[in-house]
Amino acid sequence: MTDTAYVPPKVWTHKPDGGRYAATNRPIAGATQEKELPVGRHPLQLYSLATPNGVKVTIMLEELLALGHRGAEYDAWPIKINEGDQFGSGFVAVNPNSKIPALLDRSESKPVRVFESGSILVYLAEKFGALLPTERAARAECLSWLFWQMGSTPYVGGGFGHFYAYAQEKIEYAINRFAMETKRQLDVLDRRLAESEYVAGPQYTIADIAIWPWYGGLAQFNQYGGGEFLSVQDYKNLQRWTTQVGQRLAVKRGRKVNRLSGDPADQLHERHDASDFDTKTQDKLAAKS
Ligand SMILES: N[C@@H](CCC(=O)N[C@@H](CS)C(=O)NCC(=O)O)C(=O)O
Repeated sequence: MTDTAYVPPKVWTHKPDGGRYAATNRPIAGATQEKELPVGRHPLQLYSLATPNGVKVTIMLEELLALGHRGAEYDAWPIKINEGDQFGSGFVAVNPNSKIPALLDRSESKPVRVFESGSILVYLAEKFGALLPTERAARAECLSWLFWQMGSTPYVGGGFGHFYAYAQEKIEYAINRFAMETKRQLDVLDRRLAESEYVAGPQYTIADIAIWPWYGGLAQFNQYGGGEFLSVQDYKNLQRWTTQVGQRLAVKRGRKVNRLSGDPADQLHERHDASDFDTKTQDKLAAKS
């Protein structure tokens, strides 16, 4: 311990830290501004962004459409979380937790709001009878892995990603603690994928859809710039599965929806029709103008 070690005061008070999310993070919930959400013509309205949590839902919707479920047609609207869109009154009405993704199903007699990406995956799987096994043991395995992802990933994003990539100060203790936990989780998956083609068994399910954007992101998309640091190439089974899932058309499409940065060919800011992938990605729009 040094003389400058932090001593917590008796009562915590909010002091913005100037870090990457200082402008949006705050210790209270609720709306800060009146702002309605846009509504398109499809039954499902998605308010999201192409972060790993957002991509889970767009992959799911594209998979459902690929399976022929026309009722899964959707309008996807970008929510700019670094500009505070998640604190608008319309968004808060769909998700009181002010985080993307949030879904409004307008095809039911009264619109149904669904928030939390895991909950959205289960809702859609049940609504369309797809990608979630119905046999009790297979369903339990699938939901176990889905909940594993929901419970484990905050240590990766809020822990490793935050302290390794976003925090202004590199704190060795915090980086070590969360790198160890992240590597433990990568090993959990690697061992599972040594014995099973997909995460929950021989079939591709919502467990794969939930896990791929996060752990596939670490394995092959250099999430948080931490690929080399975490030696992700060593997780051979995870690498095999990441490649296999990444080759699915629905996964390729889902990754592009509501993506607002990166390669212009991978950015489809709003999605209202399947043809948008061919005509409205940022590279295509730039070529037209
Ligand atoms: N457990 C939630 C987490 C959602 C979440 O953390 N969303 C982030 C983006 S990936 C967000 O909206 N952050 C904005 C904020 O914290 O203000 C889920 O899986 O849906």
